[in-house]
Amino acid sequence: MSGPTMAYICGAMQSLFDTSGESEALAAGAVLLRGRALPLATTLLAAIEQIAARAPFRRMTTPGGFEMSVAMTNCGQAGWLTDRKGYRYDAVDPQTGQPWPPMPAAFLALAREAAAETGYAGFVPDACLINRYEPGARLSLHQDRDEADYGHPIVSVSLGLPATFQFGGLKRSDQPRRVALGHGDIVVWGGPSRLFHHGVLGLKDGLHPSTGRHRFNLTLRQAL
Ligand code: MD3
Ligand code: FE
Repeated sequence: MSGPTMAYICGAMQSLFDTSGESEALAAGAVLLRGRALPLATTLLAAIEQIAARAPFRRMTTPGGFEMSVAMTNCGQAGWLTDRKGYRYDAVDPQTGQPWPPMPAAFLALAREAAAETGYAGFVPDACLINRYEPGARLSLHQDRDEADYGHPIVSVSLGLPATFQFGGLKRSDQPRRVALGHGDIVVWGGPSRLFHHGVLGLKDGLHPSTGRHRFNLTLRQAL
């Protein structure tokens, strides 16, 4: 067996058994890379633990006075914050008075590769928001509008328990679509989808071998 026959079989094997390299368009400018972070999952989770040792997960307060059900921390030059004064990025963690822990090299590399692969060459995130969900935690429909330049995409990495993610359109009233995001899934949100409304439904209880009763989500951004 040689040449074309071998290539045909390898092609078939790839589509049947090897999902790395596959991508699915969710919306204009939004691409799902199913399982793409799996080879790095252990590294990413160890890094999250290190970051949380210096900048603990905390439930922040919205400007309207509600405590978020999702616990958050950050790494990188800038971290996303909310309190009674509003939403913003800041170089300093208000809880410790220290700069946010540096962005691990693995976060940067993964985000750059995912972005480059989906048409956003030269993406260099300077901020990573780390969300931690426990059963029942949710994120209501919102837009990400606190970054300086919406021309940059956002790379999101899901780890642990699966969640139902919802995304609509530019108008809050646009009927949202649902997509299940599981351990190792990456989504790159850019172009027209960058300002789409999105949220996460209440996390269903479960036990994940790598994260127990938690889901983690990294959002890597060029915020400044
Ligand atoms: C669609 N986080 O932190 S990541 C957030 O799973 C956030 O924790 C969710 O929304 C989570 O702001 C969803 C996926 C995501 C991130 C940014 C987007 C989807 C997006 C920006 C525009 C459109
Ligand atoms: Fe968001």
